[in-house]
Amino acid sequence: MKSNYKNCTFFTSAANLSGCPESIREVAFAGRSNAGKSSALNYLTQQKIAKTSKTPGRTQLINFFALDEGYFLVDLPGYGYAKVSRTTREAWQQNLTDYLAAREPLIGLVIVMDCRHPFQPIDEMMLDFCGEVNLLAHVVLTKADKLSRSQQQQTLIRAENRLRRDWDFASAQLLSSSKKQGAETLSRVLDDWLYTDYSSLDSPYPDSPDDGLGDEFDSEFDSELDDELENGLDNGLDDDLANHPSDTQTKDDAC
Ligand SMILES: Nc1nc2c(ncn2[C@@H]2O[C@H](COP(=O)(O)OP(=O)(O)OP(=O)(O)O)[C@@H](O)[C@H]2O)c(=O)[nH]1
Ligand SMILES: [Mg+2]
Repeated sequence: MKSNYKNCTFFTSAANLSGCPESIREVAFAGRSNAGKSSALNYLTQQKIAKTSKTPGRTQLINFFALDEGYFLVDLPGYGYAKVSRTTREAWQQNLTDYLAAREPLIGLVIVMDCRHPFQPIDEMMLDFCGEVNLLAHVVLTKADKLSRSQQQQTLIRAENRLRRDWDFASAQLLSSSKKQGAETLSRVLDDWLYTDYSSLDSPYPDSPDDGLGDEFDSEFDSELDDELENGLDNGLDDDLANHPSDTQTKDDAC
């Protein structure tokens, strides 16, 4: 089945896991602050449904966008934004961790990375996390328009090699929201994830091996992710504060 992403509509915002709506299946856009998550969603849906901003930290709630009945795309707050008060940051990162670790209908993460600074430690941690909890993962290298054609190709090849080596369950693509490049590939991946019947499989990965490390490791891993989200944040890469045609604040109740 294919979704018509143009018909996607804003559904609700949740401050934390308990505020999330009932859902059959959902895919979340995760990534460092300012990486281009909300812009990618707007480009994919050809609408200005998610708030974007040149100021990192624009998206502060878990925002649900409805596709077909019970199917959602989710725009997450960025990780890596340290320029809010410590209390706000901790609460916000805790809500994000809870969502990622415990949200049942969540089937996969689109991990959005600025193509000029891919695979930051927190991105790597996210990929590890996906492998650990059997979440599907697709890396979207955004702002491709900032690179020449040959740099784009090099960046994609490097990313694919990196994934093959360390996270072989994950795929990658380039995307530019401003130059409208990459939405078709992204929609194919999402269609595949959202509408494949996984009911006969234990895991979305047909042959994903059990790491044999057991539950104790899982909870250690969750708390490591917590720490990373809380502390290993702003490394000064938020240098792309250039305005972009899709910078808007269209949906007052979503952020
Ligand atoms: N040149 C270019 N700029 C982009 C692209 N995508 C996003 N941007 C710009 O990058 C900035 C951040 O974009 P957002 O989509 O708000 O980023 P975000 O990841 O949702 O950020 P948070 O909500 O803070 O986590 C904005 O100034 C966008 O205009 C792109 O493909 N090309
Ligand atoms: Mg955002």
